[in-house]
Amino acid sequence: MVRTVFISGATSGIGKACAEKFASSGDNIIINGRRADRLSVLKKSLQNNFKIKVFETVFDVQNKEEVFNAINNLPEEWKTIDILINNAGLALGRDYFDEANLDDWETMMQTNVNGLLYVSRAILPLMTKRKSGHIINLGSVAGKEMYEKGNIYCASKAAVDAISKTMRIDLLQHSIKVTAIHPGAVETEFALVRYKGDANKAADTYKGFKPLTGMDIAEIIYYTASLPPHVCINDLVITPLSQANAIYFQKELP
Ligand code: NDP
Ligand code: 8X3
Repeated sequence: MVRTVFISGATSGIGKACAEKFASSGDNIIINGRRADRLSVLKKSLQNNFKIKVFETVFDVQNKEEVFNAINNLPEEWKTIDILINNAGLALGRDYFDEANLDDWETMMQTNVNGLLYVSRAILPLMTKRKSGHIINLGSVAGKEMYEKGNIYCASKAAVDAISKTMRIDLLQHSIKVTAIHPGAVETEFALVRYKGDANKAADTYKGFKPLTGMDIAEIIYYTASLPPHVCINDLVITPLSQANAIYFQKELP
């Protein structure tokens, strides 16, 4: 069966890898992000490589009006969304609670929490009316254990954890699956964004151990989305072998 998969934040990292993984398996994909140029390049490459259909929709998940406009105005043929991957998200800064930048906090909460809520509420009517669908939320080990200077990024991902649990309860009556995926260190643009373009600090994040790749996570997400209708994976924590949880690593440093 060919499915329609909506992926927020598909211009990079885990979201882009999910687009490639689901497309390579024959699914049609709706890709979202703020960087229109990257979405266009990705759309062309997915169409050429996998002969599937791709729809690109540029919007900022933080903007409620943009989210609802974009989703309400999807062409009819794209409204049968089977799988929603709430992936768009970011960390900004790594500072003590009393020193952190308030704008960074607001952007993280607005993107990781409110953005996920807006996209979910905009897409849900398309699922509830069909009594079918699967929502996959990107949490993090940072939402499972809190770490020093992780404050509001940790809080936003703990919120994703809680939201996923409540979604699963309230959507039981509509037969909609909810899966939360909580990765540890994945080498993407995540650290570059967190350290605001400082490539040295970003590189240090992954020094001394082998991190996960976006495709490692995409393959696991694909697995969770490809089980029989009566089977739902609720919650998965995935770390590199060298990482026990959000705090403990086995690093080999010079
Ligand atoms: P990347 O920075 O590589 O990708 C983030 C994606 O999110 C980009 O496509 C970006 O697109 C999109 N995005 C960010 N803000 C917005 C916005 N306001 N509106 C729409 N899209 C947005 O990071 P990852 O792939 O690593 O991160 C993906 C998810 O995985 C995030 O939720 C992150 O918190 C989570 N995660 C990451 C881990 C890691 O170690 N890398 C570990 C655990 C969880 P654009 O800039 O074009 O809008
Ligand atoms: C990203 C993982 O440990 O950098 O969510 O917070 S971590």
